[in-house]
Amino acid sequence: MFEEIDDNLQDDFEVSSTQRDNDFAQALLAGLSKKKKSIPCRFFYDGRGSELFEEITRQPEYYPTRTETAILRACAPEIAQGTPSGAVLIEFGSGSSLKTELLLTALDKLHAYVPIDISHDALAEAKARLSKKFPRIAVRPIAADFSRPVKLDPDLAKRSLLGFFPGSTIGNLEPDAAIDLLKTMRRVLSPEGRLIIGADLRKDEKRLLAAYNDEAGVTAAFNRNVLMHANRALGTHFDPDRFEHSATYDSEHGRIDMHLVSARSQTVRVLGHDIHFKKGERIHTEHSHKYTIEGFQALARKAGWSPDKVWTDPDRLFSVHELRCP
Ligand code: AVJ
Repeated sequence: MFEEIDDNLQDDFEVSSTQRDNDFAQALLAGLSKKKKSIPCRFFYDGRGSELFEEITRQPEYYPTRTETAILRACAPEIAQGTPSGAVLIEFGSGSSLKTELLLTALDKLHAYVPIDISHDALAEAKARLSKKFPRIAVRPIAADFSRPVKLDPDLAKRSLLGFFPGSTIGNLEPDAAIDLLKTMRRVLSPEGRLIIGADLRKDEKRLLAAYNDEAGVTAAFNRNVLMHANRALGTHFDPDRFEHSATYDSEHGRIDMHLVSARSQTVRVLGHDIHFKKGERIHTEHSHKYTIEGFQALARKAGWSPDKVWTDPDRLFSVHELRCP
């Protein structure tokens, strides 16, 4: 299920990447064999995908990351005030752990930071960087799929636990799956943990569409990269130039939907299977749900959390919520 990364556990790195590729192979074949083809968005994040996402966050149109960072900078002292000495910060899907530095700076009596992520490279990079920057905090990475329950080492589990899930990554999930994930996080953080979570807010469609169709085409490259990831990791034969990037707004569900659209009729060999794509046929690659504050609090309650504080930016583009175990 998971293992704690320690410098001399190099061997496990290998084993687990093969597991990861098997998971990718099964999900890819299953998704492309369906009537409505799809590829799960977690496979965006190979090394190149993580780089492209960082580049997206620097695009003028993509407001979520810089807006959330500004909110966190403003509310970190208040979060620190409510955090007892010797607590543990647990981050789900930590990626580059860049935003986390704001919390680690404010949480000056923290005992340990536990980043959980599927990307070994990202975890190793974060551990090296943060151990140097915050020598008083023990960095204890866990390589795992954060949507599955993780069991903390007893010496950590007995402490006060603060969860962190920024970026509105919760928005990738349909409401039922989002409730399940919030329940899993509550189990990990129980009995008296808190969760600091970012949720992108509903806004005018033009602004949303611009954020997922940036002028520079970085989101398009990020979307297509999942095909190159499959070619690199699984030896498939996708030609990414034969697929168009599409990001549209679904007002009924309040979400951005991303697809790869086949630019022509084509057949691609995928793990020994010929997968045929008609011209214009779409592969769904990502949902990005947008919330109202009340709507997000209702979702959290359905997962058994008690919504507490909410922080937003002056333009109410983004929100950061503090959820408490009841
Ligand atoms: C990292 C999932 C929050 O949905 O906005 C960015 C990923 N997709 N541009 C998002 C993403 C397209 C991002 N999350």
